[in-house]
Amino acid sequence: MFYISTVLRQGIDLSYIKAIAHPNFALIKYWGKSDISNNLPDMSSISITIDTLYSTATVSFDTSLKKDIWVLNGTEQESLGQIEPTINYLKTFKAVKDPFVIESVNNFPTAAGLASSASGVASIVIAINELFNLNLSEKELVDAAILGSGSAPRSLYPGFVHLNNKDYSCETILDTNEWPLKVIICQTSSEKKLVSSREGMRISKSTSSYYEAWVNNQDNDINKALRAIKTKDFNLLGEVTEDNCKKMHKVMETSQPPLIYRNFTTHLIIQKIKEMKSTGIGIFYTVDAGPQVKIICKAKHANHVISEMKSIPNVQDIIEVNLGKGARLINEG
Ligand code: 2P0
Repeated sequence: MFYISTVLRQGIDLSYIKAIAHPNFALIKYWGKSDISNNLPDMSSISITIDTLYSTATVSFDTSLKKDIWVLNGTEQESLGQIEPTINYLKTFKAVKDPFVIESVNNFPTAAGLASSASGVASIVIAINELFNLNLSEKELVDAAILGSGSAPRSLYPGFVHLNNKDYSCETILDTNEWPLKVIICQTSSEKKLVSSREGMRISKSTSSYYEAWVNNQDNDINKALRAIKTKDFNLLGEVTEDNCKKMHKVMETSQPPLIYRNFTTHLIIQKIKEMKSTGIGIFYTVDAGPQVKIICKAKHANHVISEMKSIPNVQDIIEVNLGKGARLINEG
């Protein structure tokens, strides 16, 4: 039985809550957990929340249902799956009797290294907080989000965001308009990744001989990136971002079995970025658990970056975005 979308239920029940959240891309990355059952990251991370790409979560109570259901991109999921711990935590604040439906939609490829779980979970947390009328504190929203995805708290916030693993607090370091950089997303594949981030992290922690060094070095990179962001030092931010990305992929690729998320086109793009840098263009990149390359540049270089990337074979799509807002409720249907 597939759930009929709320937007198709016109005339029956349109009393729903809708929230939106954008993906975030880590500059200083999270790869590994200290506590699997509570989904706690082993290290702090720093990200940028972007605009244009988004996840929405539309939630409503439905007494005709026997249990809570989650519909992702139009397909009813067999269970609440990854978001169940988040929902269970939110239910500890209020005993809700009626079942509800969550309809999540991503306007970009799901599970392909574009942070769909971060924006998906963040949008759900904001929507359910409102549906249950919980009025949670920021820290409680962060705690709810982390249970669904370790990178999701960062999508609750705008601009440059720091998730600190000392106390799992999250905050914006610089807001969207304080340092308006451009992000050029070069999509090289829309395929779902073969090994999920969650499984990949588990494998890396238990098998990569670089894992311990990766964790121990993270605070150095965090401090360097914090300094770079607060002083708007583009070159320093680029240096530490690329270095941290390379180290994460080293850990991934030295895992057993090796986790190879980058493809041939990813490497062609990285090579092109190196060439552009050598001509003095301010530009740096990062790559997550997928083959897409995210290029960060100043606005004046965006068109040139796009035209250079268009010349690379097998780049499927190029999307130019800005830094974006945090997760929020929206009104439209
Ligand atoms: C990050 N990634 O910091 C890193 C970089 C991918 C590579 O966070 O298991 O979906 O749900 O906590 O947050 C992707 O992992 O994993 C991720 P879970 P999540 O953005």
